[in-house]
Amino acid sequence: MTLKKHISTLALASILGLTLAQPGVSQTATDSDGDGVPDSAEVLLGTDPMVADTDGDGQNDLADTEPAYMANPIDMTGAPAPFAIKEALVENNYDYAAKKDATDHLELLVANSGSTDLTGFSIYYSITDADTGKVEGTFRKLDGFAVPAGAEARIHLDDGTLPGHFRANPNSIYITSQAAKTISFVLKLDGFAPVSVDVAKDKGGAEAAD
Ligand SMILES: [Ca+2]
Ligand SMILES: [Ca+2]
Ligand SMILES: [Ca+2]
Repeated sequence: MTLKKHISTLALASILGLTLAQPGVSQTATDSDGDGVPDSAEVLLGTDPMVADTDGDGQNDLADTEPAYMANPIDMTGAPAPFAIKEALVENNYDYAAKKDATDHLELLVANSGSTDLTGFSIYYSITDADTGKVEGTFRKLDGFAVPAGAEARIHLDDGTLPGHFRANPNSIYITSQAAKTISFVLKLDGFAPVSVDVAKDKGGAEAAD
């Protein structure tokens, strides 16, 4: 882990140095999320140009020695969760509203068999590249996500523009690596033990909808 941190810091320093030091190159590289890392460098670092803290650990991408990885921060103990994960998709998604294929993304179908509406979810998910062993880990609070009593709801991790959709890093190895991957989800409802599921993704990159 020390070596990984060292490389990450060196890579960032070199990227920023190049951006700032080249004569005749603009000094005002666009930094859309204001984290101090130019958008062009976020691509190289594998971080999100629209999110200052890509992995959700509280440190912004410039300060963070591992900006796309944090360890699971979720308390794994507690009373049995009052919900179940009925489906976990990491590819071949389908847009039920538009009745057509959707661009590959991470998606969970959550079922609430109880008589109380559920809110207060958070998620941790890690992506492991089978070829390189590289691991990304991300934590997000799922503000606004609710599963009504006796009903189901879907969590989508994509560009985050629609209700129930949350933003995922477009420069993640999920997008950039063609290797097979394992994706582990830990879904937590405040006050209860989380529910975990692991899903294997086949070799080949994420695909756009046809
Ligand atoms: Ca930035
Ligand atoms: Ca960023
Ligand atoms: Ca961070």
